[in-house]
Amino acid sequence: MNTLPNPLRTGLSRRAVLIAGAAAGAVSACGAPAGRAFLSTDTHPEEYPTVQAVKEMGRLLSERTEGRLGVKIYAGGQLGSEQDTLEITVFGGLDMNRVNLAPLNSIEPLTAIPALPFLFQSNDHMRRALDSAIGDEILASLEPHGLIGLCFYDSGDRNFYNTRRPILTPADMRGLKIRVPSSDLYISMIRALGADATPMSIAEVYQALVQGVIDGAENNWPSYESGRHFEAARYYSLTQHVIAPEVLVMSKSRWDKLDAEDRQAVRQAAKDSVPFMRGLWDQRVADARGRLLAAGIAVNEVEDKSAFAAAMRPVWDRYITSDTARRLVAGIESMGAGE
Ligand code: GTR
Repeated sequence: MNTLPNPLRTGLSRRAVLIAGAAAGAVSACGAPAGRAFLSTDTHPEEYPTVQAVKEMGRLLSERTEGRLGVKIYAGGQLGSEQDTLEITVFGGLDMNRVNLAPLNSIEPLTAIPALPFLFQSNDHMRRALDSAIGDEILASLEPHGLIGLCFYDSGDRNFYNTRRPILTPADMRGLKIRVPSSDLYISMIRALGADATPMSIAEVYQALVQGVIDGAENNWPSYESGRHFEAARYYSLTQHVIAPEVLVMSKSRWDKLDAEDRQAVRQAAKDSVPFMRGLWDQRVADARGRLLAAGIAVNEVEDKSAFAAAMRPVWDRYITSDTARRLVAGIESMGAGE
């Protein structure tokens, strides 16, 4: 099993060290009592539901500890890509981080489970499965890698978008250059459809589309809108191939310094921010969809999703290799029955 590199041993990127130092300095500049405001980061802008959810988590924490603990968020990807900031979080330069599961896929195999293509039958299925002990087990799998999994947030369904043509069947994907997050699982999914996978950070996608470095990408409605990717790639095809969640993590090195009561307060505040986030998320998806349709994007339904599911299915065997993973996948599948 891979673990994130120990930056002190392997030499963390200079950029990461500078970022972590700057972030720590910024807190004292805000006048927060040293060590009490947990520093967190998010690739999305301030108003995005994930950022608002972590703010809500911080508000609850502060209210419940009479201002002793709180959260300060660096939004908008200002501290770097999810992969870079995760590295910083592991060594303790950041206390918390809200990321997608994708950059964790190549670090902890169990995180690949919720990102398996066509595993969840709906967003509701995803919510029920991850609210159960299965979700807790996947969150706990991060601890040996220096991260404490606090909660999952929604990320809706991911769909393909590109500059060239509507995607109706897997054959339409052939030869397209598709951006993926930094995850071997996502690379395999794209290759299974006969397309070329190009891993890059989400911050680079807009330019890459405009310059023709890539033909397309895949993401949910809010990210497709928020990154303005729709301006360059107007074909949005509802494949719904992945319904993987976001995750909120805390640095284990920070966590280890908290007493039992504060750990419980952090866990509870994170958990209690989940229903708040779900409300924001549902609204945001509907709003983004409405605005994008009004902006004239070319959206198409995909009638035969089973053709995509069949083409991508070999990826399951490649990433689900342990008995634990097989047990969790079977548990998730059994919760989707009857929908
Ligand atoms: C979004 C997710 C981000 C990021 C992005 C990506 O849906 O909210 O955290 O992972 O996708 O594709 O890089």
